Amino acid sequence: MTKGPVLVPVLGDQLSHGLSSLADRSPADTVVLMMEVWDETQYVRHHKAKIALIFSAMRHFAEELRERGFTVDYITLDDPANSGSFTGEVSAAVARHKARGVQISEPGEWRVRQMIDAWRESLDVRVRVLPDTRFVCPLPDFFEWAAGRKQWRMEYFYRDMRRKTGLLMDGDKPVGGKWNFDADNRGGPDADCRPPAVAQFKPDAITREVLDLVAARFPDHFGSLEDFAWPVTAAQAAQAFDRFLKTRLPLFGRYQDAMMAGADTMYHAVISPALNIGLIDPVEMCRLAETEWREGRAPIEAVEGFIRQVIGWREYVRGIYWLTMPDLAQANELDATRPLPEFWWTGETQMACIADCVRTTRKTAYAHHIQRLMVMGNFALLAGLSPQDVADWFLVVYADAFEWVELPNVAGMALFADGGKLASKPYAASGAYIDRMSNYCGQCAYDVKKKVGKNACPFNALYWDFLARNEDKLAGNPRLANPYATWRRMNADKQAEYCDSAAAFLQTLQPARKGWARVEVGGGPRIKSGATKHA
Ligand code: DLZ
Ligand code: SF4
Repeated sequence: MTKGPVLVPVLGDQLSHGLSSLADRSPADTVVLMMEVWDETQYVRHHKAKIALIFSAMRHFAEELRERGFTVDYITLDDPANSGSFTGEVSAAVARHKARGVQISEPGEWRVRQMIDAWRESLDVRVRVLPDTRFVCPLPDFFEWAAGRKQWRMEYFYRDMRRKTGLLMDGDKPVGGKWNFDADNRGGPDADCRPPAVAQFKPDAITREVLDLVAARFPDHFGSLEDFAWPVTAAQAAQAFDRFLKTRLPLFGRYQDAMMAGADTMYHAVISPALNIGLIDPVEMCRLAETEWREGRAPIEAVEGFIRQVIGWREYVRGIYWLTMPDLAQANELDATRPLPEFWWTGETQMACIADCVRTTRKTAYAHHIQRLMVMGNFALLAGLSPQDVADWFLVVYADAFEWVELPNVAGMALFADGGKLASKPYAASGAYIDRMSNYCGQCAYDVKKKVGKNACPFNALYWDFLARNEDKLAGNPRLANPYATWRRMNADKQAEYCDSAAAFLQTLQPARKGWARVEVGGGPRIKSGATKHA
């Protein structure tokens, strides 16, 4: 038995000093391995700014670990000996350091979990995989919670998380006598809505070097690097979050579902990119938000709404991901097969709402929740876009997108591809909803009030066509009883007009050029990747 150090690989979304794999390690007996690897940049061809964020945050985190006394073996993308995969690099590092074992916190994605499990066979040292303790709900607890229920509804899970953390609790009762204040959170934009700017971080020398690397190595990936201003350290993430607490949290709830052209971040926290790579702790964030309410600086509906997203929804989708993978990646309950249109990548469409969402996404690798769900997701649902194409797009374009959080949101919440395990009904809406919640329609080439015909808002006919097309599967859903009753009251000519108008619009869609999302176009299922190649 060798007496070498323990090798601790730290992945690009594990940048937390309290990480379980580091917690019991003494620096003297540990080599931390961090790897910029080609395969991780290509399993989908991520937005340039997403790669830059991860590489820059990794390089800063490595520096911080060194300051704490750890030996960090950091493999840069341009290292001539870089094998291009986690498996190749871990195997080489075990030999290089004569490591006596490998210890790693469980990864965020199923495909990486397959890789790590294969190391148990391919490496001749012990591989220890530890739970990721950065989440409130350990996965075994989630599986137990889900096993006892017919339906997995977030609301009940969320209450358990409130009890567990004590957030917004008075003893065993929710503060204010209610668990959920969402009814107060549904306002559209209005004249008073002038969202303050989010914190921006000027690239330092490390980030500038990474930006040059990404520009040189990933020139044809989606997105721009010009406006890169993401927090790349824990200190910057804390500063960004503090700015949110002070300037946007009080109105976060009021405008949570509102959209305004050009107001790219509205009153959202815009903290998810930092949060999902580990630069800030979710419960700590929630405690700070709670303090804003307790000290009278933010209303309960804003604070409860924010906390529900973090300890409710975020934890819930993670549980669902691990419970339903790998099937979730192939789910397609509504048999949607239409390829993604090219304008999802270029933004070149007359639809003002979609054009604005794609514009902000290209520019910053971010769009806020309601743009993602009710513009892009809603369009995908109504137009019957392939869930796999849509999931790839979301995974590529958003800086905060890792499959554990992206896939349940896309396949479950937006597309109903899981048949309603996650959402009790499809989130389908016509143009009237977008008009109510945004100022997009006034600037659009289409007329939101027109139901059919050439310049009618495409969402209108698509909405009825979606219901008609999926009647067999959806008409029995009690939450869709009203729209189906309306549909059935229409005469056959009117129904045909809607369906013809939708068909005419769908015919105009230009399928996306191959290769935006993946190098291997038309290749096998999305879950196959480096795991099998390098095992
Ligand atoms: C997303 C990503 C990218 C683009 N590159 C790297 C990388 O080079 N090295 C790394 O450790 N992690 C990277 N990541 C994040 C990983 O893909 C992430 O750890 C997995 O998706 C598992 O959640
Ligand atoms: Fe979008 Fe229709 Fe409004 Fe145009 S009219 S912005 S397509 S909802």
